[in-house]
Amino acid sequence: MTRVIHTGDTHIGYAQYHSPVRRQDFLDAFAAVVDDAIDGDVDAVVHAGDLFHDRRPELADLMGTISILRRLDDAGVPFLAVVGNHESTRGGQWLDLFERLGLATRLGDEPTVVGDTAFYGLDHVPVSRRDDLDYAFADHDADYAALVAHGLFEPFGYADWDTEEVLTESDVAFDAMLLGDNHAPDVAEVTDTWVTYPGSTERASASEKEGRGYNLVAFDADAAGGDDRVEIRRRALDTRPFVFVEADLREGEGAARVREKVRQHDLDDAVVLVSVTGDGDPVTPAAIEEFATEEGALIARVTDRREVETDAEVDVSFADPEDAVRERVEGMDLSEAARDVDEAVRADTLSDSNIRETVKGRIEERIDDLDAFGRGEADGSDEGSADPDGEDTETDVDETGEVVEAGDEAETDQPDPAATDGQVSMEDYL
Ligand SMILES: [Mn+2]
Repeated sequence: MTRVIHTGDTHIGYAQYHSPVRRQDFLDAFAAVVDDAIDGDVDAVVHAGDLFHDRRPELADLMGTISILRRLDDAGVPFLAVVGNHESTRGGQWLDLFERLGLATRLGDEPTVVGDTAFYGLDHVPVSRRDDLDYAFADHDADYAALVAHGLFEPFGYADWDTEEVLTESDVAFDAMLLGDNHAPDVAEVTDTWVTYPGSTERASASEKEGRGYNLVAFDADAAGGDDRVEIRRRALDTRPFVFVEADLREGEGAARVREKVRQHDLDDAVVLVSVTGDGDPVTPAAIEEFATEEGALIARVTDRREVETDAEVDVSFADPEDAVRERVEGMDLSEAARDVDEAVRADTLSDSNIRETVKGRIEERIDDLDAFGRGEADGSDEGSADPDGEDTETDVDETGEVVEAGDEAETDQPDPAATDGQVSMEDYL
């Protein structure tokens, strides 16, 4: 039997709400998972991608991560991982550095056997390049096999990756797919294989309301009993408290009522997210945010949904706004690069990502392939892709600026990919 912790989407380095405290929280959550791994004496920690929030993590986050990985290594627990979409660079990956330091194993199409289980890896691959995948994995002679992958797999929300196709085309019969990317924890069975997301380890966006945690996975036919060969249990993590306040105002009610609703919660060191709906008087979000922080909140954000609702009335005619957007985008005859950008901008709502970096990364990946820019950069800078999360308004400017800039770069005779590749900063640290 092999017992592992399955985690992912730790997003180390994410200064959510521009808060250094939140930045530390993401690192602390990873440390907590590793502590549990050591205390629980598991056989390995399996990380399904997005260890870092950014392709170029800062030195403090790198050093913090290395010391956590070293603790795990000192305890004799291997760290097995794949690369996610947030941290993907064109050349070397941070994971390769950790591997060279003897602190991690980058999973791939050759088996990495721990106990009696063979682990394989599938890094994140953009939708436009998935047709080239043949899901060829080398043979193994272990009792069990698991595929660790990063992407949005069926049958879960926002899925764009056909899980059944992966499983049927693969040469290896997997007992489980241990996934990352979707920040909502879930588990399902697809063609006799368990498919599961552990969820993010800290709330990376306001939509991640439920408690955070990780999976404890046991490959053991006896323990699982019956037909099952794998047992998946969820373990909770003690993370930064988030307080969600719904203030549904009636006519005549205003800021005083919102403050009253806020005060009903334990605000101590919490991220407080207030949503104002209903009728009533206008409120000033900044004043309520200040009130909440004076009452002990770490961070407070107030969203007045009443304005949004008026604007969004036109959306009622769409059964699914995402479908409508997808349909429209498909009819636009965009270049491959533009589709990559569109995909990045829209798919990242799950994690409230740093869209600027992701878009830049996707363009950098294609910079040697001028055909990918076939339809010109005007399509690529399509401003129609709104950020449905509504949180990172600053990225609107950035993503357009970034695309145009990268498109220009692609047309120069001698693009210097090294100058913009994360590998350079990695070597700086070596
Ligand atoms: Mn993620």
